Amino acid sequence: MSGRGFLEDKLDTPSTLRDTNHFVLSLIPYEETTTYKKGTCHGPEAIIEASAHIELPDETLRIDASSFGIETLRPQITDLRSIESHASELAARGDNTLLGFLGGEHSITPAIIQGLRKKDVGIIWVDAHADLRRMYHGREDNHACAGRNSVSFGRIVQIGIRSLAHEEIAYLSRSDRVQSFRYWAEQAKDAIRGLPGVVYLSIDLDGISPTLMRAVGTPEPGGLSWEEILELLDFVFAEKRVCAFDVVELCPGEEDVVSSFTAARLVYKIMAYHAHHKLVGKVSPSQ
Ligand SMILES: [Mn+2]
Repeated sequence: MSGRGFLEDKLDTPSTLRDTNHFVLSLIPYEETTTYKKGTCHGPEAIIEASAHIELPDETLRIDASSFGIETLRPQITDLRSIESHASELAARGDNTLLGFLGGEHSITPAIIQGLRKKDVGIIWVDAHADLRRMYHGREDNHACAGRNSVSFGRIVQIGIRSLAHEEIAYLSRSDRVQSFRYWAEQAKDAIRGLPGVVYLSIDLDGISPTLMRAVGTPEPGGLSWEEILELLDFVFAEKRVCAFDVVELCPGEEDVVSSFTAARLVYKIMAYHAHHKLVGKVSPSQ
């Protein structure tokens, strides 16, 4: 299926495609194992639709990340294996390209990281839930197991975690692979500094406060404010090279455009911080 790309208004915004695109966004509407509220399969297109209403320049960084080119992809996704092979095809794009994946449910994350085949990668995980169960509702690939299924690919620093099962508390107390924080604070920054230089960034939107982000499958009180998530992004992109990111678990509803718009804004903020820290002055904006 073809359609509008990210930031493309069907009426008057010109295409964000350039000869060279430093941002690639893949829409991954995968939903197999959600247990509470259904609808994450509609998340990617809701983000694209909302993105048409975002201003191109960043209001604080005063740069236009779209000038570095954004390519929006709608790959044929049938199962986790097809997501893994799609990610592995994109891995060939090279280090100057930031890959983004819009979910869909959180179980896409380990499939993507596996497909990228990074040797020494750290994982930054924004979420309300640790997702460290070995199995949930009879499935090891449940979205509640996404963190556990990512541990073999790299050490994980989690932020925003405020809901834990007995099994997850026990796992965290014995694991030296996962550090879990409730708040965005100095300890979390230190933990991120301790990760390898290349990181994968996974943002489950329920990590953000439900006062702002209500349209998620498994909401949880508490969570990061908008200013905190921006500070986190600024910190991560300044300290590390982010090879790829995902934004998952948007469960859009007709009655709640704030969540979809906030998710779209977050995706573009990620691009803006990457452009600010890694592209401006180093590569020329593409034609
Ligand atoms: Mn999650």
